[in-house]
Amino acid sequence: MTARKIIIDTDPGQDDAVAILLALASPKEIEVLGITAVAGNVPLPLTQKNARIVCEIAGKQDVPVFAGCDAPLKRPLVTAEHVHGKTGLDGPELTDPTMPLADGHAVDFIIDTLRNHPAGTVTLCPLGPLTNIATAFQKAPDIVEKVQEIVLMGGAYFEVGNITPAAEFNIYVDPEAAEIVFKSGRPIVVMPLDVTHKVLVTKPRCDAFRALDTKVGVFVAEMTEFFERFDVAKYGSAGAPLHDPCVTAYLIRPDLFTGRHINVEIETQSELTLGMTVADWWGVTDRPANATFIGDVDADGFFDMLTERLALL
Ligand SMILES: [Ca+2]
Repeated sequence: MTARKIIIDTDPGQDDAVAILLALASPKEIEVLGITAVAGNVPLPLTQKNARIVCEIAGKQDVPVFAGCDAPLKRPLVTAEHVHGKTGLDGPELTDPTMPLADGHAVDFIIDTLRNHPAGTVTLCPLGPLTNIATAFQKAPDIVEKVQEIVLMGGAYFEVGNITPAAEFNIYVDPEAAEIVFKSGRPIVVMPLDVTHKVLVTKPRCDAFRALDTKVGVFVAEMTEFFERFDVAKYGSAGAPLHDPCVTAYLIRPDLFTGRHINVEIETQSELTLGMTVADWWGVTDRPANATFIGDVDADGFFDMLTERLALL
């Protein structure tokens, strides 16, 4: 099996950081062509910096990190410092990265990479608002059909919303971008809150990260300890949900996940339900399926694999 070529589009974010570390720890399955930062959890100057911090923690300074869009297509940016802290990576002590930002705009990197690879060989892994991906699709429509698959974290059906009662954060921040991606016609795998709320960093799982006794293990333990306080207070859950790592875990171990191939549409009009992922889980419409919407995960298998991989960095 050759490693799958991916671009990680991200707004780190503690859970983004873990998703990136998992990918970088898994070169047999995943080749990270580049990381593209987008505004989301925190503004772009922080997300692009955080992406570089994560590469350096992993000892992978050779992975290019590009800065992308600093605001959604049509709306002012909404951020989530109340969840992720002021830096986006609150928890561990952070030092400024020494690796430079790559030259050029993230959107152009996405376009050039897809144009320079054979069709069906590059997978996009969005972990934040879909602004960079949608902008690339609008600027260079020829690249859309070259995308192998889009595996993204976003949306919710049974869990409904986390930033509003109806919408999940990534989709809510840029619903117009999400609509472009969901209507792209490319194969899409969605990791909604329905599944990400099942991968919780409980105390024993966090202790297992720390027990690796490596820079990466301690970093992940400190991030998830900070990140959990919000969800524990809000949901009374047992620990931090690892939303974005579901994306990279799926690339390595798809057998851990189950879902349904269904129609998913994005609400872009209603003030009340803006950014809702209207997922036809029960098949009550005849709208064509456009996404595999994941609903369940083997959480113990997920954490065993994640901890094993993090130990390799
Ligand atoms: Ca994210």
